Amino acid sequence: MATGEFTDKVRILIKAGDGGDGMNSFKAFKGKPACGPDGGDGGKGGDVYFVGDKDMNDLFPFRFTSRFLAENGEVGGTNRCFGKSGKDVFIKVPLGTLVRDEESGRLICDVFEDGQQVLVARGGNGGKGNVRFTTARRHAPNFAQKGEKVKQHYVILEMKVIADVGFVGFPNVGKSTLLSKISAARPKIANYHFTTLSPNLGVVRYYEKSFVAADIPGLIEGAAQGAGLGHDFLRHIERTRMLCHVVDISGCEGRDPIEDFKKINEELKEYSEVLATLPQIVVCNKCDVYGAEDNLKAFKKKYGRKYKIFPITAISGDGTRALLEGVFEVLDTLPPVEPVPVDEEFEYKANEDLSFEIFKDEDGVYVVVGGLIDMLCRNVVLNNPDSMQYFQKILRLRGVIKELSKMGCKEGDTVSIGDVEFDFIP
Ligand SMILES: Nc1nc2c(ncn2[C@@H]2O[C@H](COP(=O)(O)OP(=O)(O)OP(=O)(O)O)[C@@H](O)[C@H]2O)c(=O)[nH]1
Ligand SMILES: [Mg+2]
Repeated sequence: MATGEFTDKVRILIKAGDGGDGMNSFKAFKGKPACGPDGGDGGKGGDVYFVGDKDMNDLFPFRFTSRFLAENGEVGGTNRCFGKSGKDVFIKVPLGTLVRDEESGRLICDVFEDGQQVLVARGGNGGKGNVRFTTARRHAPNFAQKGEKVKQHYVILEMKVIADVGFVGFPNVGKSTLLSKISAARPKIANYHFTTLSPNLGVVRYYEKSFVAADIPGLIEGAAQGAGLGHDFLRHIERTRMLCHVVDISGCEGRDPIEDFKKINEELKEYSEVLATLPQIVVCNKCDVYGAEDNLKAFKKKYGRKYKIFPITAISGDGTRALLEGVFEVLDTLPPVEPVPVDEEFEYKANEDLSFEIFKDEDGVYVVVGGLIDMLCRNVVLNNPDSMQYFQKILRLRGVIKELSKMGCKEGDTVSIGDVEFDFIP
């Protein structure tokens, strides 16, 4: 989503480099045109990495650049020369960026630390040059392997700020004022609703200790369903360790602080169980305004036993010391912010599917299909007996020949694989 300049969710295209093809060539001297194979391997394709960058604040740059392609490997050379590997691509993202595969929705990684590099798409391997297919019996292999082709993928980048404490509350209650008072952050403050349009982070230092606070736009009723700006920003406080629930205790806008408090808690619960169960302390702000004292008494009477309540005046800073001590008291009991766990190491692979299936068509031809066959057809150029032999060897190794026999395929029957047909030899 994008509000003004702030962008915290984007879709980008990534693709690792294809492997370069192996070379099929023979050494040539004057008068001796083909003295032996000398085709080198193709180069490996470049990889795609995500890199955490503490100096990035949002995903805005991705609105201009949304395609990241690593370089392909070069074709192998004659004279046994290797093809050059393709250059890797490093995609810088802000800390707290979740990377998801669009197709499956799976979480690939949570880029959490500055400088952290996560490999997400590995470049294809280079194909082997014909030199590498020489055996005791095969002196002049007239085929080379093609480079591994890799697919492109769409990934979703989603930012979830990394902060210890999240400020929540209705608009205009003084959340940003509080942040500006206790940290070096300078968020916009004004006497109207939705002054804050994107999360503000501030480092709060208190003697030798510190924590990171996140001030988000004010929530209103229906925030969890998408009213106001709430919904889009609630996820930014999902990974905080605790919440500071800021209430305008003066009720100066004609609202009832107790009702406000209840409503915001309902919104949090509606949005997620995670938010509803985060430890919460209450900040009763605007104690300087007439009427605050009575409201505070009523509030304490109702919630004093369940919550720690801190009366403050954010504009003057009154009460903030006690508040910070209260925050540390809670934080000291909680584990640090952790990255979102990823089920397994996720990585886009060039060719993962090596399965096959066999069908018998109307003419009695055995047709073999599947990932294994796609891979073979991509990798071997079937243009001569040599490569054919190699192809058949792989079929034998992978159990295709055995399976054909099992299905009743006899010597001389026709087998169709990819775009070639041949007579079966068990
Ligand atoms: N009297 C009084 N006014 C305050 C106090 N704290 C904040 N204000 C005023 O309340 C108004 C709103 O303050 P903000 O800090 O922008 O409120 P917010 O909760 O961040 O508002 P949104 O970003 O719209 O959600 C401003 O005019 C502040 O000057 C306080 O302790 N006393
Ligand atoms: Mg604000």
